[in-house]
Amino acid sequence: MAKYATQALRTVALVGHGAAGKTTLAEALLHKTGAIAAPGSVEKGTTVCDYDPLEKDYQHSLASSIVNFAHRDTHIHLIDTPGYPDFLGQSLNSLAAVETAVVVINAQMGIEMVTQGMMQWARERGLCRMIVVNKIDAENVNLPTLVASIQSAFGNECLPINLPADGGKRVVDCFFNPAGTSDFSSVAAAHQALVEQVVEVDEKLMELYLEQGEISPDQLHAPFEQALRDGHLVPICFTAGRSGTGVPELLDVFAKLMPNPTEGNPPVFYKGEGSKAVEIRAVPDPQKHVLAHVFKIVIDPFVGKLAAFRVFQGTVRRDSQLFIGDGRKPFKVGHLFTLQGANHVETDACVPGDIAAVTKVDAIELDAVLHDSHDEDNIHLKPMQYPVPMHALALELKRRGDEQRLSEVLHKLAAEDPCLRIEHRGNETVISGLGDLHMRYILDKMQKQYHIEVATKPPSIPYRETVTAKAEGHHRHKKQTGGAGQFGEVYLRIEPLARGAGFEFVDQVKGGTIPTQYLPAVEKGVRDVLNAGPVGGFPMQDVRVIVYDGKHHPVDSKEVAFVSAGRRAFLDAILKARPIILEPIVKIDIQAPEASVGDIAGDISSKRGQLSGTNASIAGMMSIAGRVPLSELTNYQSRLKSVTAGQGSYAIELSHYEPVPANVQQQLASQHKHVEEEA
Ligand SMILES: Nc1nc2c(ncn2[C@@H]2O[C@H](COP(=O)(O)OP(=O)(O)O)[C@@H](O)[C@H]2O)c(=O)[nH]1
Ligand SMILES: [Mg+2]
Repeated sequence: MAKYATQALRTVALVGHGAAGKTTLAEALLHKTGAIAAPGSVEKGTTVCDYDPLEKDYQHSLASSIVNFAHRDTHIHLIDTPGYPDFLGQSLNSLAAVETAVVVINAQMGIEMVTQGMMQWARERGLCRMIVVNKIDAENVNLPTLVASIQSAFGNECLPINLPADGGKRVVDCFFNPAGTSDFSSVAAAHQALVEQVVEVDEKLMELYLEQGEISPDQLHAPFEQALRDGHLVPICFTAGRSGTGVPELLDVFAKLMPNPTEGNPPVFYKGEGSKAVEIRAVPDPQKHVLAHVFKIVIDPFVGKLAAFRVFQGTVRRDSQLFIGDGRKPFKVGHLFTLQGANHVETDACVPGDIAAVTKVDAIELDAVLHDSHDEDNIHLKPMQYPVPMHALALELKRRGDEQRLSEVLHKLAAEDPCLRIEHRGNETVISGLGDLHMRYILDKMQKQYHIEVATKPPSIPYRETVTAKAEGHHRHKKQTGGAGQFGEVYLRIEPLARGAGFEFVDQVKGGTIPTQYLPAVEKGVRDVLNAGPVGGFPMQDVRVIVYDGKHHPVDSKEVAFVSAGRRAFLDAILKARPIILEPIVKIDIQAPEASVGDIAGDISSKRGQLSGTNASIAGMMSIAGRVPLSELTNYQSRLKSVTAGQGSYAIELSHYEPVPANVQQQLASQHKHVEEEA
């Protein structure tokens, strides 16, 4: 049986910007509760959570890590997440598995980019939130100012639940037993602010409070949970994870005040697809049907596929038969594990609120819902909004013959990482991720874990070609080699189509001048040109080809002859129809600090771009929208980073195609000529 009932469970994710001290804090929590004998360190590569060899190399987290420990009469499942924006995929995943997001803020750095994002994403997911100000022992920290800036960025519902004392050597409780003095503000004032914030969610309690001037902590429990659920209260705690200051107090807050799985906002599941999907709410009852969500996949070279999931309803046992999404064939759980970083510990059963894992079930994918009811349609969780991967690299194998393995390895990497995209563009394999660091990690992993060597280069720009006028084309293909000859003649007409219309092939041949059986051959010849146009060798689009006349020969006409005649007639027409090269224009959405908007706007216009507007977004940040040719955005990530001191980010999507300027066309055409001459 599960060792703890649902009400005794707590689920928290440590989120926030890189180097805030999340992994160190997780280590301190594990140590304090006796789950490990001594705390390890990120620098020495000895922590439970940063167990991956690359994490030890880089000295920071790259993937989420799952641990659990007991405190008082509760059992806590905790997910440590990576904090650098490049690894957001793994942090956002983790939000789907917990009731509480603990946003860790580095006392030295204050509010950082990921802090801001996480406060917002956690709120949008309906999670209870709590802020931990860590590194209160460090030099040059100004905690009163930091608390004020937290309140101005995220609202006055952010209230200290304890306060540093003795110059940051310990913390004093402001909620249960508010007594003593703190380094700043006052314990009594902090207590009063908390109680007043909590009673606001309950009118009766509010009246009672106004009459009596005090409410017992017991009476405050239920409204406290509601205030957390409603986002009406975000408690702030103080810690120094490395020395352990504030860690016992943080554990008490987890045990006594953070919601158990029956007290949080239940996640929204959907049953069925598209407009027919109906919402269902999971009920954290161990007796009901199973509903569990897979939030993390690890592909281990030795263990195989590991799927970590959070149980939201029902009980998962070793002998459970579970369905995956709308899959018709159930799998048997077999071995059920809880995770302690890299270690797997077998367990018998998991109830709502538990986080566990199964291994070796290849059909399970990230975001899958596991359930045990035969009649269910596809059940899925409200999808997570991930940042769009736009940092693209084209891969080139260093060794021939590795093609099949490369594709297998990329498939595995993408299975683990929701922000890694793999595409085949023409004959290029292109991988896209969230930034430099992300890509470097993926390439390192390919080399060190899978021993596959690749070189990289910027992906080619997907240019296109089209025509701008009507024209006639003609070709007579005639060859006489020895006995049998080849003969075919084609007359055609071409017309430009509206942008984005694609390609049309029209047969207007009268009187069988080209016999019906040869028309597919003509079309094949035309389509050969479509794949690589005559100006720059790019695919052609937005053109109509009308074949209207020709000639054949009863003996010498062959398919090859009409393929060739079709191809050459089309080329003939294109060159008379003022052909041009088109380039992709993308919509760009840039997030950046207000102060750098001027620089960014200047930069975008120097890149032939146009801005369509700016909007204030979260505290001090602006969002800037516009359109830019994709070819101008090579290395834009590093450029934006330098203009915004690392604070900027952007996303792009295809808007439309436009003719390239004349000089660019000339350049592309001459490059194509060189290639043709060399070939
Ligand atoms: N002074 C001080 N340094 C800390 C504290 N917690 C973590 N660090 C250091 O800050 C760096 C980043 O810590 P880490 O736990 O990897 O942060 P994460 O990226 O949020 O997981 C490491 O060098 C830690 O030793 C703390 O409470 N005080
Ligand atoms: Mg970490």
